[in-house]
Amino acid sequence: MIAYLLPLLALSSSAVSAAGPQRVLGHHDGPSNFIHSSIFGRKDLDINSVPDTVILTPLYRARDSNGNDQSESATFAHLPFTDCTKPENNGTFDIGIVGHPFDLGVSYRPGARFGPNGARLGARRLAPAAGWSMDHGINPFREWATVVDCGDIWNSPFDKLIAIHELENGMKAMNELKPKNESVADAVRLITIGGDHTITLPILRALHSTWGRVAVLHFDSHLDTWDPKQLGGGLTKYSEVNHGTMLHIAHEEGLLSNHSNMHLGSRCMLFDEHFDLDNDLRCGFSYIRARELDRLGVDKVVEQIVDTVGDEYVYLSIDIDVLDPAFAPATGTIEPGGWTTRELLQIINGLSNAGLKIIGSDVVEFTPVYDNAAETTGIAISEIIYEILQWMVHVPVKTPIKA
Ligand SMILES: [Mn+2]
Repeated sequence: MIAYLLPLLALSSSAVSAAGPQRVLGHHDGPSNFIHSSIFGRKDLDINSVPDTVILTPLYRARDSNGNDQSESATFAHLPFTDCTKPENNGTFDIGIVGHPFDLGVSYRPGARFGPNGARLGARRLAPAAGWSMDHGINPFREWATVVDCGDIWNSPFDKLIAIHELENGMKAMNELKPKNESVADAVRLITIGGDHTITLPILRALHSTWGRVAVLHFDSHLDTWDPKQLGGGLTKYSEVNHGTMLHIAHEEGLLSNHSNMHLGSRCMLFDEHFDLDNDLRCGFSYIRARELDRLGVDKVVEQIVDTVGDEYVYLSIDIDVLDPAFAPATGTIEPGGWTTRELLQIINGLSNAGLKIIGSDVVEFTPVYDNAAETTGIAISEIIYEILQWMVHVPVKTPIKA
């Protein structure tokens, strides 16, 4: 380590003595110290000029004993892979499933960056050729919509803020493509597999120009509207953006409906008696707590959501920790006392039957390393995504008429 640093020290001292305060890689002027005068010095980063989007293809990479490439496609439910950011794929699909391998925003267990491929493994029991549902009487892969796996949007594993911009750019590129079946729905829709919950922020940013303000239906044991000064301490801009503050930030940026957002399945601890809930209300949310389901029943829960949302556009964000740990152990921030997989599926089904206008969705916080040998969580995630797909196929949506 010392041998590695010595040349840097030598370089920095000679540069300072020869040319006064040195400028390396666009440094800020200001007090010089070792970090500022080394190659580790801070760049004046223009966050809007992040690298072009790179798509990772969903491949199972393997070689046989002779070293020959035996890689095969490992897409969600054996769907065809399409790079949904490429203009040449304009008009080739209607609904895309896209992965965000990102987990720089977590507060507890890390590892959700492996969620997209974990969910694909959980979905290998699904296939378009046998996709009929006994509950819906429909094969959502074979209806009017062409469904594809868009692969994953590569993002920096080293810098959360750059990564968020990379995710937003990738989602924008996908969102700009025209759908294949434009007579039914005039915009593509995307189901994102997380990734930690921070990713909902770049997604909402990317979708805003198409849909305007949207009502977020947020299935989660936590609120995720925390004031960044409360969660993360407001120490730096970097710490303020995380998987518990993104809905607060989305509200501040004017991305959310004013009053129609809801938390479903809430049961988290709060920092104090009033502040978090007052702040949550200010962000435009109401909520149905996890324990209320026993008193209300599924139908009343659905009714309450439909009454709240009305005919606003809906963005569905499902944190898998909304389920009880018995049904979804593989997540980062566990809260016992949650809903069952069947209850969640049935509520989603009810919202679909009510015709709520779903414009996009994510399923987040799946951390495969904590899953069990039966892949309980990964398989639950695949079933939830299948149910969301049923909803999108059942309710085609038209974009708002631009004034
Ligand atoms: Mn969450």
